[in-house]
Parts: sequence; structure tokens; C-alpha cells
Amino acid sequence: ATTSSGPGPSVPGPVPVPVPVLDDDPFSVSFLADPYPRHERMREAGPVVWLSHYGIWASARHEQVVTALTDWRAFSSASGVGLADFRKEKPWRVPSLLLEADPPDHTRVREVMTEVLSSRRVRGLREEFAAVAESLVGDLVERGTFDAVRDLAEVFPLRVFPDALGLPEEGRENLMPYGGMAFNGFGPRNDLFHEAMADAPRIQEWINESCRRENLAAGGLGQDIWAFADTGRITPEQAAMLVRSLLSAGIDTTVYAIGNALAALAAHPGQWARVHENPALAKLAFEEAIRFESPVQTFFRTTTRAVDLGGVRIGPGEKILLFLGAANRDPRKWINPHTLDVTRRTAGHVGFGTGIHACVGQQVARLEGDVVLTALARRAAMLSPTAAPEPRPNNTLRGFSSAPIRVEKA
Ligand code: HEM
Ligand code: OVM
Repeated sequence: ATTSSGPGPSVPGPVPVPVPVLDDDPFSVSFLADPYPRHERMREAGPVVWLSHYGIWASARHEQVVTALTDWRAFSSASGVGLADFRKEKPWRVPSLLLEADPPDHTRVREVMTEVLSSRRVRGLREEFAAVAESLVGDLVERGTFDAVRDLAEVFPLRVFPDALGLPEEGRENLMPYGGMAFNGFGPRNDLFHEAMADAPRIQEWINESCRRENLAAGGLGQDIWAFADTGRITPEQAAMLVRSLLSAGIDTTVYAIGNALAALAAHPGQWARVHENPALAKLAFEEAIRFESPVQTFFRTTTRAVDLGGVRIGPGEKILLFLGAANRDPRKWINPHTLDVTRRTAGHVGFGTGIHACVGQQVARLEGDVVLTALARRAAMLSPTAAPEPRPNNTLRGFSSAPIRVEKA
């Protein structure tokens, strides 16, 4: 890394701090396929770096990532949590009322969503989710070899989450492509962005239709959101947009998370042995996998004013890229950060974010991970990879398109 004083548009502070300048493109396929060595370079270069390729700030350290996620007054989400600055560029879709909003706008819709996804409601999903996991995993273990991504991670969430929401059967094949649009849509307008958007108008039409009250089944989370429109706490327009948030954030995230967890555990047989011996560790193993191979790698914020972060002065109106996946491997925070340890204390990981935007669906995600890993822990004494997992590049998500494994029946 070259070092200079106050690069970019910000005016150096009274005591100019040297800021490392890196020319990495964190959205290039090569970076995305093998992010950890570059994370390390960025983390060791300084608490905050300047990425000259895009003219943005970035942080790969745990302390600064947490500070920026927590200080929503200085680090705003309303200009978009991707590279695009909504004040200068037209967003590719109507911004989310949750993800891409600041208080006070964010506050009331977030309260509603917290109630919709309450512990009690999520507990009510467990029985059905567990039954589907037991049946699916049971069949796969009988086969002896299967693809942890194609046969399990991509199958399980689509068997449980759309039903929990109350979506119609027709068109469910659009859910993963829409997630691909949403998560690639946070990046630059590179090949990944354009490939994901190839069929955008048709998919967006189906998504918008699916958010309408009359298209959501009774007893589902979608109807729960709509019920809040009757109380006057949200408008009907807001209800539809909140359903869209679940369709955007609720599928690909758990597909990637379950795939990453299975790939990581297959690659660490000693760790799987512990989970098999004590299936109650499934919960911890899933949480550790989210730290170790974070499905959501990055989100941006935009500064609302001049702000000091880790001794670096950032001017107002600037984009900063927060590397959640690198913060989760910062040796300043974690002992042996590059080691998967299913008994590790994972508290403080930022795989679900932190602060006012922390993942509102994290209990649903954890439920999915828990029932899948528990079902497998009971049946499989041993997991082993039969080939290296194939990275699936995405501007925001880290994961694999394939992870073939062999299981030894218990
Ligand atoms: C927010 C990660 C699953 C719904 C977030 C954020 C992260 C995240 C990092 C913070 C965004 C920010 O700070 O700007 C994940 C991961 C998941 C997962 C790793 C799977 C393991 C889910 C599921 C749902 C969901 C299953 C829905 C049921 C949301 C929503 C937000 C959010 C609506 C926006 C919250 C707000 O801005 O107030 N998620 N998520 N997520 N997540 Fe998740
Ligand atoms: C949203 C949303 C929330 C979290 C993640 C996300 C596509 C979208 O509210 O639309 O990624």
C-alpha cells in the first residue's frame, strides 16, 4: 500500500494522518473468489483505507466497522448501502424502507418488523422447519454423497421460507434471481450487476404482485405484516414494501449461510466430530460458520458530516465500504481468527450487522441453520469434501455454487 496524507476529496484535518491507499477492486471476480489475503492486507494497512479504484473509504477492522454501524447519525443508510449514492444516482429499485432508511423514517417500520419476526412467532415455525429438514437430510444421508449447496442449501430455504411467508406456488423460481439482483445490486455496475439484472423487469413485476395482500396466504408472515396496516401503525403502501424486504433479504442469505456452514464443517472433520457427538452444538456451529465465512461480506454507509474514524478524518457525503467478513476475522478481536472453532464464543461478530439495522430476520436464519445442522448431526458421523467448493461470485454475498461431500452414516 502506498501512503499519502489525506487522499480523495476530504480536507486533511489539523494533524494530517497518513492514509493508506490501495488499488484493489473488491468487486472483481478474483478478489471475490479469494478475499481473505486481501482483507488481511487492508486490515493491516490501517484502520481506514482509501480505495482509489472507486474513490471510496473502506475499513476491514472490527473496531471501526462496529463504530460505523453503531453511529447511524454520522454513517447514514439513506443514501444507499451499496456503492451508488442515491443523492446523485437513481437507485435501480425503490429504496427499502428498512435497509435504506435512517431514523426517524426507519424507526416505526423497524418496530413493526421486529414484532412480525418476534421470538414467539419464530418459535412457531420450528416444528415445520425441523420436519422438512429431517426428511430432506434423511434422504441425502441415505445417498452417501451429495452436493451440500445444490442438494441441500439451495433446496431447504425454498421449501420452508416461501410457505412461512404465504407466497403463491407460482413464480417461486423468481426468488433466488431476485436475491441475486438485490445483492449484486449493491455493487458497481460491473458484469455481475448486469448479468443479475438481465431479466429485471419481469422479475420485479412478479415481486411487486407477490407483495399484494390478496396474493398472500392466511397465517403467513406476509399477512402478519398486512395486519399492521389495519392498526394504522403502517400504511398499505408500507406493508407491501415490508413484504418486499422479506423477499429481498430472506432467501439468498440463508442459502449462502447454510452452504458456507456445510462446506466449512466438511473441511474441518474434527469440528464436525464434536457436533456429531453433541448435536446441541449445531446452533453454535452455525453461528461460528457465519463468523468464519460471512455470507454478507460488505455494506456501505455514507457520511452525513466530517467524522473521525480510527484517527482518519472523513469528509461529509462520502461512501465508506465496511468489510463485515474481514472484521469477523480481525486478530485484534479474535483468537486464531482463521480457525473454525464450533465452541468459540462468537458474541460480537458482525455477520448480522449491529446497531439499528442489525438483521431483523436473524432468528429465522438461525432457526434454519439449527434444524439443518441438527438433522445432519444426528445422522452423519463424518463429513468430507469430495472436491473443492466452487466459489459463486456476488458483489455482496460470499458463497459457493457447489460443495460436493461424502457422509458416513452414524
Ligand atoms: C439486515 C445479514 C437473513 C431480513 C441485515 C444486515 C445484515 C444481514 C448484515 C444489516 C444491514 C445493514 O446494516 O445495513 C443476514 C445474514 C442472514 C440474514 C448473514 C442469513 C444467515 C435474513 C432473513 C431475513 C432477513 C432470513 C428475513 C426473514 C433482513 C432485513 C434487514 C436485514 C429486513 C434490514 C433491517 C434494517 O435495516 O433495519 N441482514 N441476514 N435477513 N436482514 Fe438479514
Ligand atoms: C430490504 C433488504 C434488507 C436486507 C438485505 C437486503 C437484499 C434487502 O429491506 O430490501 O438485501
